[in-house]
Amino acid sequence: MASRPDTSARPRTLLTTAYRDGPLYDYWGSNQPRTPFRLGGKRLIAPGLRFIQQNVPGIEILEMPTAGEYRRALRRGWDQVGVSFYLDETRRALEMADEARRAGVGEVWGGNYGVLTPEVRPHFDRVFLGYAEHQVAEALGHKLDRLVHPPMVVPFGMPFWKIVRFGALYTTRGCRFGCTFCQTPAFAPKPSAIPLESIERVIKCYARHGVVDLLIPDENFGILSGHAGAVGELLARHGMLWTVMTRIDYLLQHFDQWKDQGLEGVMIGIESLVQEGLNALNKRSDLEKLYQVVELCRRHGIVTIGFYIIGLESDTEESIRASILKLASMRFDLVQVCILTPLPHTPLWQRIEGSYGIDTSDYSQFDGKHLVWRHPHLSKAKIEALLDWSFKTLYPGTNFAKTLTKHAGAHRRRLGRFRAVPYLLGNTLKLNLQPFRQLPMLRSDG
Ligand code: B12
Ligand code: SF4
Repeated sequence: MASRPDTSARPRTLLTTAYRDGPLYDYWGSNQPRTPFRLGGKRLIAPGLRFIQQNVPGIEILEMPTAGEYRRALRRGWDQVGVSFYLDETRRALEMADEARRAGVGEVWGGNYGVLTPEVRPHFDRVFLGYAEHQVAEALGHKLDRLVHPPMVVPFGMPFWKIVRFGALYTTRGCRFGCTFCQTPAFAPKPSAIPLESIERVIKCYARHGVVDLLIPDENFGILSGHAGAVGELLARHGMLWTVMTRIDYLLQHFDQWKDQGLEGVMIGIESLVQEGLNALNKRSDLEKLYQVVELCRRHGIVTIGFYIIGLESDTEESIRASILKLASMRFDLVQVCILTPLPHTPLWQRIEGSYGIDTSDYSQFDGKHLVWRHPHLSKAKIEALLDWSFKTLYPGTNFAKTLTKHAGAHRRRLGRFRAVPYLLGNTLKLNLQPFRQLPMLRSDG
């Protein structure tokens, strides 16, 4: 936490996500056909902004505001306004920067993946690349001694009924693997650990509030093997169940240990079911291992979420249909399917721009659900239709029941058969009968 200097002249700083121009984003919903019997959870919070707020004094945040909410906040007057945005939110972020200037804000900042795009940077007085607690603290005249992990919870369930409240836990930052499509190595090529003491503190906070299901969306859990081992012990000691973003090889290596420590689900990049496709993406993984992992997870009732890419350079309609059918037979709980999208500062961007041409400058199309370059075999309309077909093929209407059974199974392992059912029923009733509340930030002196 930053040491607090004299606060009498503290600048007034508002950090906000890009305003939304529709309903809140639903990640599962955006990868499934729209049916009432599906799982999902809304994007309610901005973990990056919460990390900054937790660690730097004097920051206010706005998460997923509407344009009206943002304008009302601007009227309060600020020394700095910072906008956090992804590439597909660029247009809205630039509008927000202009509005902040017109409202007389002293300095307009930009942050998050959106500012990796070189041509957006002149629209801001200052941009912050990559993880930014230290940089923001410094910009506001503070010194950050140690990073504190804020508590953050998100509800998850059916569109009309909440089932579980997940706590978010980040244990590492950065990745050195260099997959050609990924921006992370552009700003955090050296993985670093969130301090164990911060992790333990936030886990204890979750335990105190009865949050026992955790989501760990690290770029790559397991990349710092000793640290992952220590985190696993902490999770087990506090009786947590956890769903983690990791690589197939780490999962194979540590499966038994992680399972004993409470592993409930895994999020893994499949990307392609063709070995040449994986090699072209520099994924450094192999298909045999993928099949082994899927089988292990199936046998042990582990929830599986996979990330898959269609529209690789070599893809044709036939190859996409064949691999999606194969993927469907592997029965993932959810597959996020994206169309191959070049992102700034990646080797993929260079390759696609040089060999085929990127044919849209409208960044709202760079959301992984549109074709933004000249594909050698597929038109935009064709590939978008194939994406739609993939969702339907990969998510049969009864899939939600399988996932919920696995969730119940994880709690049965945690509590035993007789205590699990009353716990799950009580938990879901509480979640639906009481208003959903975010957990308060941790105190700086704790
Ligand atoms: C969790 C996650 C999600 C979650 C939740 C996100 C949320 N609630 O904000 C969900 C599932 C909803 C999601 C959805 C999507 N995601 Co996503 N997601 C991630 C993931 C795994 C982690 C992000 C995270 O929480 N990081 C941890 C926090 C602490 O760090 P941070 O957000 O980067 O914030 C730090 C800095 O960026 C900076 N910072 C951030 N904002 C600001 C603002 C200012 C002013 C300043 C100074 C600094 C600053 O400081 C923060 C603290 O250090 C990343 C991959 C990864 N591991 O990074 C992909 C990633 C961010 N997602 C990505 C994409 C593409 C998407 C989707 C478009 C879906 C899709 N097609 O895959 C949607 C879009 C959502 C939307 N438009 O609303 C891409 C972004 C690509 C891009 N260049 O924009 C990533 C990088 C994955 C990838 N490689 O493809 N995502
Ligand atoms: S896709 Fe995953 S493994 Fe590959 S470079 Fe990015 S974070 Fe690392």
